[in-house]
This record gives sequence, C-alpha cells and structure tokens, in this order.
Amino acid sequence: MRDTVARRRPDRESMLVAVAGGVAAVSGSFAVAGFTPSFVAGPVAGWLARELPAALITFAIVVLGDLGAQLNVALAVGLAVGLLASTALAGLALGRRAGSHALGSAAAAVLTGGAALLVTGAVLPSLVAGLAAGFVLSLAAVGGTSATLAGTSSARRRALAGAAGAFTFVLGGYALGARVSPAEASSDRSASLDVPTSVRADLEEGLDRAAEQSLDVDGLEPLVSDQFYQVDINATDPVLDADAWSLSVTGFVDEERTYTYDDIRAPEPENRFVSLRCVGESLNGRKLDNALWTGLPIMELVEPAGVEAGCCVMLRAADGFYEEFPLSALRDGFLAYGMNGERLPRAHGYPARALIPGHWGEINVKWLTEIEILEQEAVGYWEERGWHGTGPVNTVAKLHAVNRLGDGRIEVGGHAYAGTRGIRTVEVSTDGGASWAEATLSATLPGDDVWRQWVHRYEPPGGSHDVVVRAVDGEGDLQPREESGAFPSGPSGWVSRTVRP
Ligand SMILES: Nc1nc2c(c(=O)[nH]1)N[C@H]1C(S)=C(S)[C@@H](COP(=O)(O)O)O[C@H]1N2
Ligand SMILES: [Mo]
Repeated sequence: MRDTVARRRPDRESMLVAVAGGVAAVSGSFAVAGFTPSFVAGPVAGWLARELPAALITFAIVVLGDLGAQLNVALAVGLAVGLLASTALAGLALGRRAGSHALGSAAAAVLTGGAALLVTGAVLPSLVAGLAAGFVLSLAAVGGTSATLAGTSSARRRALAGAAGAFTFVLGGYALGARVSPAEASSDRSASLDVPTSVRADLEEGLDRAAEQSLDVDGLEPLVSDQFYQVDINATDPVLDADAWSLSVTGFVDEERTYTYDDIRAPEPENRFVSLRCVGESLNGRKLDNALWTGLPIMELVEPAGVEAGCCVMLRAADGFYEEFPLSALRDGFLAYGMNGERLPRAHGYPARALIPGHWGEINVKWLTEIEILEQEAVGYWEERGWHGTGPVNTVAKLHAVNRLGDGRIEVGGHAYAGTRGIRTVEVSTDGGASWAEATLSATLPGDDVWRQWVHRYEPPGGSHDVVVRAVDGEGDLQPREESGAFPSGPSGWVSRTVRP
C-alpha cells in the first residue's frame, strides 16, 4: 500500500513546496557568500559561459553587452533553484515513504546542502542552503496541519506556508548577501597599498597630474577613469588569499620559478599609466579605460628562470582563463598589484595581474597564477571561441560628450587611443565628413600606452548635422574609415553622431 503512494508522481503542492525549498536554499547561500564563487549560482554561471556554444556567447557579448552577462546570471540562478528544488523534492519523497514530515525535511536539508557543497566546495554557504531548505519544508509541513487557514485544503496550506517561507528567505538573503562586499571577501590583508614613501609620493603626483591635465568637459571621464570597465569569463570573481597565492614561471625555461606575494612586492615598485580596451566592445562603447598601476616589469620575474628560446607565452589564471601571445609582447609586460594608489581590487585581478602594453584587454590576464613559456604556438580561451584578440589594439576616437555652451556654441569631446602608437591628432568634422578641424588634445601623460582626451567647440550650423571623429596615430597613420563590428578582431571605423540644434 505504502509502496504505491511512494511511487506515485509528486503532486503539484509537493512540487511547489520543493521549489520554495530551492529558492530558500539559493537565498541562504547568497546570504552568506554574497556574489562570489561560493554562491551556488556562481559556478553554474561560469559553467554556462564555458559550455554554451561559442556563437551564442559571442552574440551575448557583441549584441547584448552587459545585458548578456545579466541574463547569464539570471539563467544560472534559475538552474541553481531547479537543482536544489529537485534535491528538496527527493527529501520530501523519502519523508513520504517513511511517513514522516520531519524526516523528509531533514533529508531535504542534507541532500540540498550536499548538492550546494558539490557545486561550490564552500562549507558554510552550503550548510546555510541546506538548513534554509529544511526550514521551509518544515514550515510547509506545519502549515499543512495548522487551522489558521480554515477552508483551504491541507495541501494548499502546505504550499502557501512554503511560499511564504521562501519569500522571507529571498528578502533576508538578498539584504545580507549584498553586504558581503568584495573587499571583505578578498582576504585578511588591508585594502591599502603599502609602498615606500618615494613610491607613494610618485603615485600622488601622477594622480594629481592626471586630474589637472583632464579636460574640463561635462560628461567626459577624466584621464584616470572614475569607473574602470570590467570583463570576465565568470559571473563571480575569484576570491584569492594573497598569502596562499603564488605565481609560477614554467614551460620552456632553464629552471622553473615560483614567487609568493611577498616575493613580488620585495623589489621597489614602479608606477605606470596603462590604458585597456576590450576587443569585444562596440565602436563607441565604454570598455576603454585608464589607470595608474603599481608593480614591476614582468621580465624581472621571468628572466631568472632562464628563457633562451621559445616563441610565445601562455598566461594562466585562477578563474580558469588562459591567453597565449608572442614572447616579444611579454618583454614590455608589467605585473600590477596596485591600482590608482590602492591595492589591486578583486574585480581587476587581486592579488596580481598582467598588463601588456598596446594589446587588446584580453591578454592582460587577471588573478595571474602561471606564466608558461611555450616552444610552439597555442590557442587561448577567446581564440578557441573564434576571436582574434591577442594583437595590438585598433586606433579609435570616441565621442561621448555633446554639450551646449552658454555662448551658443556646441562642445563635443571624447577619448582617443592607439595603444603604444600613441595619438598624434584627432580631427572633427561637423558636416558629415566634408571638412575637418583639429581638436584640442589633453597633454600627454607619461607612459607609452595611454589614452588622451580631445575636445572641439564650434558654432552650430542651422539644423541637425553629423559630427564625425577620427584619429591619427603617433606613426602618422589615419585611422581606417571602413566600419567593422567587434567580432573577431575588434571594432573599427570613424565614430559619428547626429547632433540636433
Ligand atoms: N583571469 C582573467 N583575466 C582576464 C579576463 C578574465 O575573464 N579572466 N578578461 C580579460 C578581458 S576580455 C579584458 S577586456 C580585460 C579586462 O580587464 P578589467 O576587467 O580589469 O577591465 O581583462 C582580461 N583578463
Ligand atoms: Mo576583452
């Protein structure tokens, strides 16, 4: 008799209660872990990004942009809820078989917590996920027998009690999880960058200089970006402990080397302005930024390993990312552990990242753990997915600010960038490209991979008109006019915008 009951398909209310348990479990996990890889949806989002067809990912990056990343997270949260709801349902089935709600809730707690642990490897958030599921299932069981909702069936009461419990967990979990700040999650070291007094003075001077040299144009980001863009293969950034982290030089070398965080911080650091641009951004997009970085030339760590031959290098990171490029590009590379006078933020690669001057952002590997010298060319993460983003950047002049001045003139401005080629001039047309004027440029900052700002003010012609911008790089080459999208080798073309009176 009991067998037939147990084998029956779960009824609708049990499914609802299980979903409520799954929702509570995911919320509980978030409450403790925040948006880190210990949050049960984190690894799921990463798995999706790696396993979904490359064409779909490229579409998400190029067409949807940041919305694509949000959809990835939403889908991952949905899958995590589904997974933990099915473990809760399995617990309920066990309870039904044993004829005990208490046993069912306990089994659901164990199975759900166990599944979260398998996904994340993080004990505390998984424990809380299991307890949350168990709690909501118990609440539903109690609700089923309560008389407060007289008139409704016991099954309905179970589902309602479960839903109410899950809802509470969502609110509480969100409020708590949002407070788990990346800084707290990153390590026990203080967020301040500890450098010798002379280096600190040089940093302050550099930041002051960038602020002073920034053009006074409304709506234009200063020469050191206020908001530095972020692009990652995973929805959640790794949380690394600097004391446990190390960086190895391996592969085609005389003798492999491994450095600790203290090792890389021992030599007197340098400060360098370096701009980064993502190959996957849109032509006039916002994935181009500049910062003042602190660290050391990367070859100071590579040379002691003895690099005689070798064509290329593979940089590998703690998040499973890897990129390959010619050794010649590595020779000018920098290893940064500070950014704008502060410790390198978790989002930008804490404890250390590579900066490869003049090259697309993707080979500027964050959370760097290994520098492997190669005898033969290999293929990096994005190149496996069809991109060609390991080379030098395309020249670009962006148009981000359009302001009407008090005297009736119009002011247009933006940034221009050509990697290590530098920017010589920016030209602006206010008649759709028929005639050109030279824009005013911000003074150059020290360094050989730094963007510049440009501004141009003019008397508006009557009616709407097309403003077009183009840059000439430091080698005297005019930026090509032909437009191309980001995929596969970065956007190109002249930015234009219709300005209405
Ligand atoms: N480990 C790791 N490094 C990485 C990435 C990543 O996903 N993982 N993204 C790359 C890409 S595509 C770009 S454009 C830059 C962006 O650096 P940012 O996030 O500091 O702006 O980092 C690169 N380094
Ligand atoms: Mo990128």
